[in-house]
Amino acid sequence: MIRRLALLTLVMALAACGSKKQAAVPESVCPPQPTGEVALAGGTFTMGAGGMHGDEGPPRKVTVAPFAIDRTEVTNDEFAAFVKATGYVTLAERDPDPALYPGVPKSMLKPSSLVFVGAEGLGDGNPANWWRIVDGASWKHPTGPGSDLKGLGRHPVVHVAYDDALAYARWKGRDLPTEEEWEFAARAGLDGAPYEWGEASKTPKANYWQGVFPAVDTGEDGYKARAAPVGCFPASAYGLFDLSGNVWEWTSGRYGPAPDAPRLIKGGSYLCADNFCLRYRPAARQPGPPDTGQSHLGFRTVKRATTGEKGTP
Ligand SMILES: [Ca+2]
Repeated sequence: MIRRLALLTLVMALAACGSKKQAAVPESVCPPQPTGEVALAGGTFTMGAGGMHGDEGPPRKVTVAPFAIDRTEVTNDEFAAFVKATGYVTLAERDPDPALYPGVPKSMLKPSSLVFVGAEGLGDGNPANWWRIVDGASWKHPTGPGSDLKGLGRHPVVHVAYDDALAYARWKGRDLPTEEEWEFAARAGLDGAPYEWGEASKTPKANYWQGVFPAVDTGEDGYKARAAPVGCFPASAYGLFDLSGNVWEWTSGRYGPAPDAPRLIKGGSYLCADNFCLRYRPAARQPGPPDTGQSHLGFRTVKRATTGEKGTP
């Protein structure tokens, strides 16, 4: 809950999956895909996995009710429409309330967000240095003051805190997915398979990191250490895009049993490498301090027959 104090813990976790500048991708490279939602019937599936990271297991049977989920991650253009209609200001753009951050010098309590700086911070090999709190970084200034969204309209919105994502979802009359719903959607009916597309593939089927993280991303998938516009990789069997890789996504789940445990993020990002975290898999999970935006964390929304019945408190 305490942003500045939580950061050291966070960066260590993020080191496992840790933007450099999000250069614009020519739209002609990746034609726009259908947007909207996909209605899923729900059902019983095997959630979790064994043998990779301890927090993913054990595999267990879980049942989810019918719901509909966005085909793609929420884009900068979509989030901009929300901000234009409501005047919403994201957490990263606000002055942090000192009462919520006891012990943190006021000089540090500035509007800011977490930006991956990669190689710039490699000097001492300390994963904590691969990320920086950048004053002025926000959804509309992804790498800090001076950066903007030119050419990034179809990219997933990032630097959104949990409450920002929830506010967007509510505005749309929707909700954030539970962990169970998210994983059900990501598995696309391939029960027990390690990847969204089934078994391991030599050809990248999502936007992740090829090469040795965090030193070299060869960009074999076409997107070198950066997010891609949504829908640039093949859809899953459910017709959903980018549930694996590209950017992590908020869920309403919590990472741990405590009522105030961090929220749970799923799906991995363009910073996930096979040599480090391998978290662009449906079972993978990470904690996300709810008040902290990051340069590789976005979201998508769901709609249930009765929104709020089993989702976000
Ligand atoms: Ca990539």
